[in-house]
Order: sequence, then structure tokens, then C-alpha cells
Amino acid sequence: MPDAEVVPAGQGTPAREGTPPETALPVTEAVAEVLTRLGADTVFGVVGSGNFKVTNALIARGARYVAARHEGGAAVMADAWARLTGRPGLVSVHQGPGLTNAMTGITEAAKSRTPLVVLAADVASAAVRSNFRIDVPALAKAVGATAFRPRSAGFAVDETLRAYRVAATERRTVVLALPLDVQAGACTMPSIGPLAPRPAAAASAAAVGSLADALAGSKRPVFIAGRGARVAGARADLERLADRCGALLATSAAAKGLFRGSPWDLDVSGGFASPLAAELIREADLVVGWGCSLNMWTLRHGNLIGPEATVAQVDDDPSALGGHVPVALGVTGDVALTARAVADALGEASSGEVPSGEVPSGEVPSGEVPSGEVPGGKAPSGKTASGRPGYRSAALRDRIAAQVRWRDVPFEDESTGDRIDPRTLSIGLDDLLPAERIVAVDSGNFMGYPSMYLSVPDADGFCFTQAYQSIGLGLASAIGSAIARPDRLTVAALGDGGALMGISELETVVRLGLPMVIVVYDDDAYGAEVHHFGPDGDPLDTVRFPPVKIARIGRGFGCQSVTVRRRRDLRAVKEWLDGPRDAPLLVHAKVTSEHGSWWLEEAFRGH
Ligand SMILES: Cc1ncc(C[n+]2csc(CCOP(=O)(O)OP(=O)(O)O)c2C)c(N)n1
Ligand SMILES: [Mg+2]
Repeated sequence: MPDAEVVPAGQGTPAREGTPPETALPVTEAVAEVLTRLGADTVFGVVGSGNFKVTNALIARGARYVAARHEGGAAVMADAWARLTGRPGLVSVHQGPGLTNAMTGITEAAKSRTPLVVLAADVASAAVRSNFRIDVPALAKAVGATAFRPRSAGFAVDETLRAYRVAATERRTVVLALPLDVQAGACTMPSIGPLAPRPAAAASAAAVGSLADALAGSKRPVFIAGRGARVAGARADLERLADRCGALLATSAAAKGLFRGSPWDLDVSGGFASPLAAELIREADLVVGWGCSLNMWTLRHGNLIGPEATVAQVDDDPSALGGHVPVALGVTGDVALTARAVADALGEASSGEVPSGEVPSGEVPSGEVPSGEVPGGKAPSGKTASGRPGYRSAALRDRIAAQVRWRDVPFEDESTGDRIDPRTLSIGLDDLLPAERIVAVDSGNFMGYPSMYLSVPDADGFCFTQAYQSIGLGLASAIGSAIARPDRLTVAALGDGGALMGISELETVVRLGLPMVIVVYDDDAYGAEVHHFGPDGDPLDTVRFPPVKIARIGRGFGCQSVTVRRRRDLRAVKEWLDGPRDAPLLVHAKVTSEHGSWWLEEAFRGH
């Protein structure tokens, strides 16, 4: 996050046409100067004539340029990079088709509130007959992005500043259109100070008190933290509050890993929730969403909310409150600040305090925990209620430790010898891959297997570009992740359909020398559609394919590769991990596909 205000020089006014010529810069240089001074140091893109100059100007100022092979890949790489660095991503594209090719990635970013700046060349305003002409602002708006377009050279600096500021401080995806005639002009450069963060908004005292009251009165509170909690860095504050009121901790898929290591971590709520996690969330009497939209995925269409449960939601965006499920208590405020204030309202540690990980001794079965020492289960805000066991007990902690992970849930291995059960595959990979990893997942029937069976070390260990539910983004999101976090091993988990859709970026992985593991869960089909429509007896010819030699394709691109049909074939993964890792490893897994996955049925209910 940037940490101070952007202050154009002089009287605080941005550069204008007609300012002293001695400081004039070509617009392409000025735009690059503004962006790099604001901290942009990595740019993803595909270069054409329209963005050639500005991209080179960025490189000349020290930015790393990552050439993608498709603009959709470039946008997704920048999106993933932004998610893992916490800084605005930057993409550079040619006018017209360069931008339209990037639109799916831009849509994903916009729906995920990723701070992203798309530098898009555009035709001159007067070029009304240009074949490249499209309505850029309308296009951006249609997918939830915001467009900026300097109308003359004198506005180039202002528009760049505005675009970057909106992306960074409002977590928005912006398209900065650079008309060719404007690019050809010159402007002056003001001095630019660092960017001021948007002040975090604290919840009102009344709202804090209401939430504290609700938590004090709850016997089985569950927190579900989402992307907003993740970007606010709210883990410590949420855990402290949860310790005070005895809450269990879960996340949306977008924040998977946030509470990793806590004995009260239920992992992901929603379609990916393990049976124990789902049971405990369903039995909650109070569910609090923290920076979490509480959408149909996270709550299984509301089925994870028990009939008697109260729902509360905390978000810094008031329009998010109650957007997906009715909430009894909506609190507008920064997640971390609000959690801190509520914890304070619940009182400081007292003799009754139960610190994190510690619980009262004695066997207290789930669902029958005592309500704590507050008479009637209610404590007015400001009164001490710290150390209430709430939902926590020694017995429950042991159950969570033994059963909450999917890999500890017994299943019948359906591997055939010719094809491997995707659960067996995923558990085998989980055993082999280093803990310090990032798992980037594409969309499809297969997607739950890596999401549920591959553990991640923290929230930065999971890159989930699924807000738009597009297939084909997984490989590019893995590339952006690997560039953002070279200290970790990135694992791309793809279906055969998504892998082949995004395959052009395999060249990017190889060219950049990224030591990545790419796992393709291959069922020779668009399995999601097969399993959705198959039971109705519909013809499935449109969604089934003959076998594709994906391992061989990988080798053609320069990957090391292995085809996995049995668990023992995973030895090749161990060998690669123990070796120099000088080429990416493509694991082509021929997986069983007898039936659809349980989360998929859930997903199709939303169609
Ligand atoms: C861009 C795009 N096109 C089509 C779809 C519809 N769709 C959803 S899942 C899926 C199948 C994906 O196949 P694959 O990657 O092999 O995964 P599988 O479902 O077989 O596990 C398709 C076509 C989509 N979500 N996104
Ligand atoms: Mg498939």
C-alpha cells in the first residue's frame, strides 16, 4: 500500500498545456515517469505499435517488462501479481484487439476489486473511421472497470495520476486509454510525492457496541473472513477478538489460508468446506462476515446458515452489507479497526481469559458449550466478556485437528490403474510439494481437488482468480504469482480444458525460466458440463474430446513433463523437486471422472 499523498508541484495543480517548454517531455515518457515514480516496477503486456513507446519508457525507467503471449494472459498475470504484492498491477496493451483480448482478465480483476492499471493505446479522437476504434470507456464500464482518457497532452499526467490513485486507494481496476495523438504530444512533469493511503474508516461506537453485544450473547460464534480481511491485514485483530468471544475461524475461498496455524481454523466456508467445517458453521448461532460478501459460494446458497443463526457483516463498503444474504447487523468499517474496537469493547484480558489455543478442560461436545460467565449470555458492550469459551472446547479442538482437513476425511480410492483418482493425486502432491507454496487454480469440475487437498501456508499461498468463473486463467495467474513471490514454489492446477485454452502462456513460463509445477487434471472433457448435463441424458459430444498428449505438448514448449496414471508415477515430481528445477514441470494426470464433484452441483445451482 502506498503511504503518502500525491502532490503535483507548483500550486498543487497538475501539468497543463502551455507550461514552460524547458521541462517538456513526450507524453509516453511522462506517463511512464508518473507510474514509476508512484512505484510501478513491473509491467505485463503484449506490445504493438500503440503501446511500444510507453512500454519502452517504463523499461527505461527500470520497470521489469514481462511479455505475455496473449493479452488475456497479461491481464491475469498482473491481477495475480497485484493480489500477492498488495500493489497495483500494471498491464500494457495495443489499441483495439489488444484491449479486447485482455477483457476477460480485466473483468476478473474488476470483479475481484484488484487494483490494476491497464495502459491501453487508443485511436485519436478525430480518427472516427479507424478500424481500431472501439468505445473504450463503455467497454471498461461494462465490466466494472473505470476508464481514464486524457483528452490532450496537457492532461496526460493528471489522468495517469488519477487512474493510479483510484486503482491503489479504492482497489479498482482502471483502464488508462492513451490516444495516439495525445501520445505524440508533449507535456510537463510536476514533482510527485508518494501516494497517500485512504484513511481506514472506523465503525461507529454504536455499531461496535452492537456487535460486541451480539458476540457476548453468542454461544457459538463463527467468523468468516473474506478478501477484505485479507487486504486489510486483519488476521491478528480477528484472532484476538475470536479469542475473546470463543469464535471459530473460517474464510471465503478468496482468503483461504488466512488463519492457517490456528487450532480454530475451519479453512474455507462454502462448497470447499469439509464435512466437519460445514457442520460447525451450520451450528453457529452467530455468523460474522468480515470483509466477506457472504455470497452463494461461501454460504452454499445460504445452507450453511442454521435456522436460528444471526448473521452480521462488517465491511468498509456499505453497499456490500446484506448484498447476498439478509444481515441482522451490518457494520460499516475497516475490518481490522472494527475487530480491534469490538475486542476492546469486550474487555481486556481477565482471570477468565482463554488465550488462543487454550480451552477449558473437560469434554464439552460441540453444540453444548457453556455460554460463558455472562449471565443470560448477554454482556453490554464495554463490560468484560473476555475469555468466554463460546464455541471452543478441548474436545472440539481435538476434533478440528483430526478431521477438518479434507485429506483426513476417509474416501474410497477410485483409481483404476489407468487413471488416478484426483483425490489420491492431490494428496500425493500435497505430500511431495514444499509447504512454502502458492496454489493457483483454474475453473472446472476438477477445481476443488487442488483447492481442498493442497494445503497452503497462508492467504498468499492461494491465488484464486474465480470471480468471473472463467476457465483458462489458471496458468497466467500462476505466472503472475510466481513473479510476485519467487521465494515460493508456484503450483498451477488446471483442467485439460482450461490448460488448452490458456496454453500460449506455457511459452512464457519456459522463457522466463519459472520453476513452476503445472498440474493438469485431464479427464478428456469439459467435465463440468459432462457431469452437469450427463444425468439428463443429453448428448455430450460437444463437451468430450479425444485424448490430447498434453505431456508431449509440454515438452514441445520446453517443460519437463510426466504423465501420471498411478500414484507411483509421482516419483517424477520428487525427482524434479530434488533436481535443479531448471525447466518447469508439467504433470499430466489422467484422472478418473466417474462422477461430478460435490462442489460442482453447488455451483450449478447458481446458473
Ligand atoms: C471462458 C469460459 N468458457 C466456458 C466456460 C464454461 N465452462 C465451465 S467449466 C468448463 C469445463 C472446463 O474443462 P476443464 O478445464 O477440462 O475442467 P473439468 O471441468 O473437466 O474438470 C467450461 C467449458 C467458462 N466457465 N469459461
Ligand atoms: Mg476436463
